[in-house]
Amino acid sequence: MTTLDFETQFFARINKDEKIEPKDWMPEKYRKTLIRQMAQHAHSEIVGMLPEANYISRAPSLKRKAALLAKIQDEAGHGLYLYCAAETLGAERDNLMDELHTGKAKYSSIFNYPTLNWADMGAIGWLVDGAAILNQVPLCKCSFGPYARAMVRVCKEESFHQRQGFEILLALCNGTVEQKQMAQDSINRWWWPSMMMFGPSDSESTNSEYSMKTKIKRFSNDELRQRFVDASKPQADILGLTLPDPLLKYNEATKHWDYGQIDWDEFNNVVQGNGPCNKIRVKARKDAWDNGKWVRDAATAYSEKQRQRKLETKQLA
Ligand code: BYC
Repeated sequence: MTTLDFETQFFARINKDEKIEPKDWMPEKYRKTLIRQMAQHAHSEIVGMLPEANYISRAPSLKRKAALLAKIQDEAGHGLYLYCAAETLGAERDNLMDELHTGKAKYSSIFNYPTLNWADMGAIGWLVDGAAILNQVPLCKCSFGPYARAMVRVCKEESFHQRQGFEILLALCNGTVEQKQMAQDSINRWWWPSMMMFGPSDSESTNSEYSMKTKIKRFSNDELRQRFVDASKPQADILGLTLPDPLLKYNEATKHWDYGQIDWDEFNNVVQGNGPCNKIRVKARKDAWDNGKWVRDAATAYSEKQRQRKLETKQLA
């Protein structure tokens, strides 16, 4: 069979909604696109632990602390499933980490903004995890098996994250005037960066066309962003909070909420490494990697010893 035959067969399977598994034939572009997206996604989960981790010791009660801790641990788990899924396509974990630490690999722009107070834990859970769910539920039907299967569990956990965030905000909104003001201030700061999580507009998105053709992505960046606006507006009303967009208006014709212009200069600036926290986030990850070297060395030495023991037992038998 020629490469063309393999490619025809590959697209026939994609069109029949069959899952592509790691050992199946796939175009090099498909493999590279998946490794790029899964690595970016894994890095986002791991870097995404940092803004919230600052608040584990500042949570206002034991119950809040336990829930936040569990959420952050879930994010570590999501990162690990995703690195493993990328490894099934031949990516090396050390290279992926190196790309994150040297700034070659991207991670979600949202995690380059600072967390200023407890209300930000609510805003991250409600808006950031809310945006993540809308983006990730369609990934459960991604054409690549290991990514799709990892996403099923991730989405279940994300939905708990979103609820805990909403509940933090609800408590603040039902509290004192100052607490409600804190919640509003937090939404004012996190709304637009959350809108940017869905990526550039469809006309600027370089990868969407191929990713949608191969069913890695099922919906475009703008389609998912619109779903996010439509879902968030009624929830903001329940909280009694205002989304900071004077152009937000219900459109009777489209049955969707129209929204204002996203500041793409800000988005591009953050993605290029110049957001408010890019440097501290990457440094924190690099320090954690360097400080964890002794653990990796000990684990490698232990597994080597186990391997040798097994070999010796086999030789004696
Ligand atoms: N930030 O052609 P496009 C979470 C890049 S974490 C930074 O549209 P694509 C959580 C994009 O990579 C959830 N970069 O790309 C964790 C591309 O660059 P390259 C994170 C961005 O891939 C802790 C270029 O811009 N979720 O849930 O088709 C606490 C052009 O974009 C961003 C995922 O990673 C951005 N926002 O679509 C709480 C989901 N947007 O590589 C919560 C999986 C775009 O060509 N990823 N770029 O140089 C995706 O669904 C897609 O990769 C995206 C972008 C929708 C993000």
